[in-house]
Amino acid sequence: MEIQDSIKNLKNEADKEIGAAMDQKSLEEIRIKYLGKKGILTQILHSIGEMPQDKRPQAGLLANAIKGEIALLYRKKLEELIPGTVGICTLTDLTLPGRKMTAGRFHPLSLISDEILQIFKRLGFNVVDGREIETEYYNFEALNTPEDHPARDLQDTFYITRDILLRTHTSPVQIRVMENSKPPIRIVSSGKCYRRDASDATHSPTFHQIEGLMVDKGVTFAHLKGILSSFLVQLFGVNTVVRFTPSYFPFTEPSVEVSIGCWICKRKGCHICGNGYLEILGAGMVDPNVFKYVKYDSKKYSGFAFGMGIERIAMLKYGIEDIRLFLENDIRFLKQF
Ligand code: 2NM
Repeated sequence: MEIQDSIKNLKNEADKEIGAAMDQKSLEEIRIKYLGKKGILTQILHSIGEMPQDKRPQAGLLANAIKGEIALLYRKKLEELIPGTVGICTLTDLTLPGRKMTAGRFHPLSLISDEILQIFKRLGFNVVDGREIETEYYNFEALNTPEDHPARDLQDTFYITRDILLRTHTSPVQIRVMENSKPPIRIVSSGKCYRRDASDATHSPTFHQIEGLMVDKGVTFAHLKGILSSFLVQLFGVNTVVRFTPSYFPFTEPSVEVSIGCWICKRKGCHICGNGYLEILGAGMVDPNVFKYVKYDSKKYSGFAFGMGIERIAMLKYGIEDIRLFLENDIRFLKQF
């Protein structure tokens, strides 16, 4: 019989014997018989030196491979007889290539939010946080949103009870800050908001806002224009055209919509902007009724407030066409930022 065949037979025999071993002692005897210092495989490996030159490499490879296979069978059986003695590590094939590690990165909404907050920090604003579960009072009433206002409609708000709801904007944070501190106030806050909207390419029931508030003696509409123009130029670049147009919010009077000239069509009008301008912010002078709720004297103090949707800004800056991508956690999307 060729040496090759006898080596292969050896494996079958060892396999049978190991399979039949009933305890650790008999298994150990089998190990010594095949794998021990004077065992069969050791002898075969020694005898390879006496074989014809051209047969040596192949026989050596085969004998070593069979030795490894028998050692594996032995370890598996030992683990079967006394669980825990071998452990997973010793059965690991250390020659396998490693798994590729990938670095994590920030979500595009976090990147935009951080960038915006950083600009306001440089302008002297403090960053504050609030709660996502709010009361009807802080989300609506103290913001001068009367009971019959369309924004109060059950259609638009997730109510938990009659009084408790998921905030529909971050404005309750500003109310709580005014309740707890005196002017001068310069704050911004960023966070998740909720509205009962059906989701499509531009609407999501969960979205993110950044809102800000400045209150002091002698704050005017000129401060609003100056701060918000400076902010937009820092965010969108020195050549940004800023436009203020009249608008309406229950909590500000007068109110404005702040837009920037569309940089894609150079204000000619395109499928992104429509009329040459992109709406970025809502803003206005805080309504005296809001000051009444937080017990500020509106003869002494005035202020402006503003709010913006983070998804919309991220979509414009990065050219994202569907808002739903932000929440899908598709790695192919997230990898691009
Ligand atoms: C906006 C637009 C205009 C706003 C007002 C207030 C508060 F609490 F001071 F009254 N916070 N945020 C505000 C004003 C928000 O978002 C489009």
